[in-house]
Amino acid sequence: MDDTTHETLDAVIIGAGFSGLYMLQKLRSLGLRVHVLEAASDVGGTWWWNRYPGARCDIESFDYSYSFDADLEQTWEWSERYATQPEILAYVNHVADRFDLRRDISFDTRMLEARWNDETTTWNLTTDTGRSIDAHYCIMAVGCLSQANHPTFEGMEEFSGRTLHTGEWPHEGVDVTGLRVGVIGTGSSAIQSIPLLAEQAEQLTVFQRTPAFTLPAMNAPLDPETVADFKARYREHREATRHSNGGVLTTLAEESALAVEAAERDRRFEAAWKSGTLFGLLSSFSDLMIDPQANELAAQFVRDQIVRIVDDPVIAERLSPHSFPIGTKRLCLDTGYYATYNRPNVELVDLRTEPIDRFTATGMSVGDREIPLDVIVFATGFDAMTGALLAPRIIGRDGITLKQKWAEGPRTYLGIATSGFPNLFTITGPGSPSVLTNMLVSIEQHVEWTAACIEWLEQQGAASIEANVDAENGWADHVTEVAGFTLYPTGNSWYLGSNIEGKPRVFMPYIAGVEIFRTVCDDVAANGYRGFTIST
Ligand code: NA7
Repeated sequence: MDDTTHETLDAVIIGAGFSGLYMLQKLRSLGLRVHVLEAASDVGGTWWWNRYPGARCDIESFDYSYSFDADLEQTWEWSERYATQPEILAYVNHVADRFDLRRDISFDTRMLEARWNDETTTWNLTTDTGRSIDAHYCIMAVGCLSQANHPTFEGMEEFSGRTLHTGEWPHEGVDVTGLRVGVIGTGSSAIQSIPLLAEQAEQLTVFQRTPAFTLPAMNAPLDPETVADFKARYREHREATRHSNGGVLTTLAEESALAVEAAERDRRFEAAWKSGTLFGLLSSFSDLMIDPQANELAAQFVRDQIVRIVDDPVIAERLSPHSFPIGTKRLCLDTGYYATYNRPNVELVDLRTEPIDRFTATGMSVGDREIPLDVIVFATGFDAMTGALLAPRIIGRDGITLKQKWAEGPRTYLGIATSGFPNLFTITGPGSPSVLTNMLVSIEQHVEWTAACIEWLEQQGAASIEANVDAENGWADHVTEVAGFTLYPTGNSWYLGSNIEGKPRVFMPYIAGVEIFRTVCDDVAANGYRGFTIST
């Protein structure tokens, strides 16, 4: 599209990550005029931005890939159990080429505003490149973890070294050989990058506010027999994951952790630890995410592993989480994280006893000492789930913005629609399972449901679809209620928005899992899109 023209389309998709690309492919196949706006310079979404050393997926490669095309999954070759960021990005590029998607994508184009017009039943979108586009449908495919969290510290502008954010890592890479590096944060991005940064840097100082629980990934190259065997049963496997709880095949054990002998409990925890999976440990008993006492047994098991791996008992204790139930903040998978603290060039600063006072020209002042640094890495995460939806100005009916509507926290119907914002779809939005599951399975479910809905609306000649307030309130209450049956709301996690100052505390993902959610969504569709108002 030409930057100076005003274009009219059937649908605009915001974002060219996994969800936006599949949405494009689906809507194109319906014969709609559709275009994607993408702020980055190429496809990939989160995998385009997050290029820090060690960035890799913690869902297994076979599962963290599209299932919609049987040939695609047969022809693509994954090289490792857990794919690295470059390999996932290569896969996304392969998909974009294979389906010739780029011709309908504008890169380096950020949507600034979307305004609903009730008379024309279209969204008018404007971009930072001066474009104006009218589209009947607007699909937000902006990802759940794409709005970087940039905390501020006193004296930041005085620091003469380099500052980096893991989620906005320079494309040319960063060589920290011989440098003194500080990392703020110990979430997943930090846990993946710290072992590699430690190998290169002269000195690495980790600034930890809350220690995280992490399990060994047991990553390894995939051998040809494993690949051949998997590919032979790929279709059945996909079908099973589509109807699973977490979008991967894990069975929740039936027994309570409190109902078995200690030896049996340890045996199961040990097996889960060695399995190198994200969901294994928490599924090894029925009640780990429900009963605080049961949860504490799993937490203590991981703390025992930390003591076993880390030489210095003081550092081991500093690395051991005590302030939240295991699993209530996102579990991490790592390669050599705890052992990195045995290196002589790595220091762990506990910000709870030595808080960051300020940045200085040459480093950071913490507690009553100054730590000299050449590079400071912010591994401080994201304004999760709502950040990227609220970054542009989205103005619905009656001039109400999405930010105003969600001032007390996001309210959606099925995570995909919100009242007052007709014909706006939010792929894996708050109120859907998304980040608690294998994202690829949840993305495909939401995209397929949305595409089927749009196809139906087109067949009806409908002008708009909008979530009803009652249905939305019912759904939001249900999302909160089911989360309340678990321990999840008791951890100060980004699931709750606790990592962002002033963000309303609402448990955002839907905890009941992929299969239950799919059944609910399909039932809504089968009943004439129950809970939505369709206008003709
Ligand atoms: P996370 O998991 O949100 O981790 C961010 C880390 O940064 C976490 O340890 C935070 O501590 C820390 N943090 C954030 N702000 C500050 C300030 N102001 N001072 C000190 N420390 C701070 O983000 P990631 O990028 O690691 O991972 C995001 C997801 O990506 C991950 O879960 C996977 O799904 C993939 P806190 O715990 O808030 O005390």
